[in-house]
Amino acid sequence: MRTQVAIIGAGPSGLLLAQLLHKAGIDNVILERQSGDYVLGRIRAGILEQGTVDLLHEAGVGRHVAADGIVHHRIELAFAGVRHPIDVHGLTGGKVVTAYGQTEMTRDLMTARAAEGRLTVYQAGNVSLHDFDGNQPRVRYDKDGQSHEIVCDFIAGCDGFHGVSRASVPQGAVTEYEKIYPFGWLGVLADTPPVSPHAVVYGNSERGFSLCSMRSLARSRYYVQVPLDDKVENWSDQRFWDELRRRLDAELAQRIVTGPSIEKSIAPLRSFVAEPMRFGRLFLAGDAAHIVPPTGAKGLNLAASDVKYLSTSLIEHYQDHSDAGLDTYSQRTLRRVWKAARFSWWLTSLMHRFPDTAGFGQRVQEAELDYLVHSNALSTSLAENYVGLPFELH
Ligand code: RFL
Ligand code: PHB
Repeated sequence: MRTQVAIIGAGPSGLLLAQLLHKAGIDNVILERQSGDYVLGRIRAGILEQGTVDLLHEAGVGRHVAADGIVHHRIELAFAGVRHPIDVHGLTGGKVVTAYGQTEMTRDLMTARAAEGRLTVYQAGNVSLHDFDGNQPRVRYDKDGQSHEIVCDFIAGCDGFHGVSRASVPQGAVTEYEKIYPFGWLGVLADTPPVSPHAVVYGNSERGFSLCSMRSLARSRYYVQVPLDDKVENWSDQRFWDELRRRLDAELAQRIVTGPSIEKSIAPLRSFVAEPMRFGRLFLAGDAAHIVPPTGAKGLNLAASDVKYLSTSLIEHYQDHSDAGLDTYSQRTLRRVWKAARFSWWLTSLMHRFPDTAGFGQRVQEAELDYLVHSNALSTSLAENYVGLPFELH
């Protein structure tokens, strides 16, 4: 089989890239290790930057996010028993974020893909990448007991942190930067009305971090910070709701509507960046190249901005016969990636309790929170990063 762009991974990066290329008439095939239902079953991000929403419209799949996404003008920071609104809309000259789940966005992209008749191979086994240092890369995979080969112009590695794409690059060609945090997030999804439907609440209490978010006006998503070695089995629904309430102020705590969890999982927190993001005719995008801790809601949005840069560069290659975009892809993308990595690290450091930071470190954190909510300068910095830095950085 022959295609122009072979895309590894049908997560949000791979599906969005495929859709934007399809719109520009560029042939592509997606290879995904899991089934479609498995991909949709992963409960992850929930807050979209305006740039991500705009990209969904550009890809022709903006109808549902426009109808069902809930626009947020502010966030709330809760500490020392008080909630402080940060007016991100006012501080950024009118920018907003939209509460809309990664699952829903993925479903919208999958539905559009299926209607177009372009090929997505689900449950593709043993995907391997070849000859991307030359002009004619190849991708091999197994499906239903048969081996297949795709010859292509480019490979897009959109296969997440544990994927095969980054692992196929010769050691020594890639530099990896990593920071592991000494805690994880226990997340619960429940079909109950969210306690704060118009603003995500980020809480720092002496019992640890907590977060109140949502997927719709009828579905809530909450998280609490837990030790790295904790297990989901230790957390009955009752224990989770009790712990969440104890981390919030009394007024918010008594308004929480509890109910049976429909998903419950623990995610470790990690910062990771691989450089560069291009190796000959292999381009990495999304979690395949970088991971951020979820505190700033940047992971999915960063995947979307990588795809924006990559799709534009590939379209320029085919339509204008210019490789200027492809040649600077890694450099331009990493500039934005590192800024999001910095922001996510900063907000994580500010909002969590660190097991080894007592005394001085704790007091500095309290001083910074107090400074932040009273300083227009620092609040503006938080707001402009939260809504997403522009694609073209100056
Ligand atoms: P994904 O979503 O991981 O998709 C990669 C796809 O590639 C497939 N794959 C392979 N396919 C073929 N061959 C192979 N060898 C393959 N290896 C892997 C996988 O099955 C998968 O379908 O990466 P993508 O598309 O770059 O999207 C990135 C986002 O998913 C990610 O940044 C966010 O979800 C991160 N993230 C969160 N971000 C937020 O902004 N807010 C959150 O609340 C939030 N929560 C999370 C998260 C990530 C989590 N992970 C990765 C553990 C919670 C969790 C649990
Ligand atoms: C979520 O809704 O899952 C969510 C929201 C904001 C974050 C992280 C996760 O910073």
